[in-house]
Amino acid sequence: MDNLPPIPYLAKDYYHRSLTSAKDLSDNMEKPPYPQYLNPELTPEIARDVAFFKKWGYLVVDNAITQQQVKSLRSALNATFKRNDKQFTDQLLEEDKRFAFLLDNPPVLQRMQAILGTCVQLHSATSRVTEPGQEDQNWHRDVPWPVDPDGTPYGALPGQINCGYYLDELTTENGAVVIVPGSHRALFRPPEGHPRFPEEKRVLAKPGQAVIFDGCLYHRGAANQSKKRRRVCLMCYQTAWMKSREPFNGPIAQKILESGTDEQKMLMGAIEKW
Ligand SMILES: O=C(O)CCC(=O)C(=O)O
Ligand SMILES: [Fe+2]
Repeated sequence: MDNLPPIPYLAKDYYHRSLTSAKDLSDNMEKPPYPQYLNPELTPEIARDVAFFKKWGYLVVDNAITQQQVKSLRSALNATFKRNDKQFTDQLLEEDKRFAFLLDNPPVLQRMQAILGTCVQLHSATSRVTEPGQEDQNWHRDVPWPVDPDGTPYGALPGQINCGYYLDELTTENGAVVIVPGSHRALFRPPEGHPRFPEEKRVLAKPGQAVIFDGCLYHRGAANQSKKRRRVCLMCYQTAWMKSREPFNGPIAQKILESGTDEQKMLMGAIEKW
């Protein structure tokens, strides 16, 4: 027993792409570079948001980004769309530096950590540009895993939460994001197509707000019957032990993995395997 190394050295072995060097660990024994608590302390406001989210599977966050940031994201996304000419762009952070702040944008990350715990990783960063004339999306879940409201005896639920930053005010013309509140815990999958649910809700998000929703929630974007594009950046998070959709191997991701904060490194998948 006496030969066991001190805990921080053991901890280093868990980090394939080490979050910090062994020397840093020994210099800084009290503060390893990963979270020490799973559940952060919540303000009364965030505790209310968590309770709402648990019940309904979504949350609209006001003032999630400033109008200045909305403008900057719009021009970054316009440039990205012009370059790629695709409805979907993935690995969005690689496209333009102006997207970078979304990774750990405090009003959203605080809530992700309040809901999922502090060990949070990015699942994907994407954008979707819906052209005028695009038809209704079908009901879907973003998560392929089966759902059981009771989880497992060990308490596991697929912990994948998406966050839409809609850069154009959503209207009935350009297409609400339509959700079925509470459906994130339904045992069964959504129907084919886009039939109406009596309890569906059409969220008309405004630029500056963030629409956070459980990846298991039944949702879809409505048709764009306006004359303008409908632009959204989607930052999707998950518990750090789930598999991410994206590889985080581009130059921007690598830079964050080398010189970001410990939290940013974890968000970009620094804990590759155990
Ligand atoms: O366009 C929207 O509002 C939702 C997009 C969406 O659900 C998706 O891309 O998976
Ligand atoms: Fe979706």
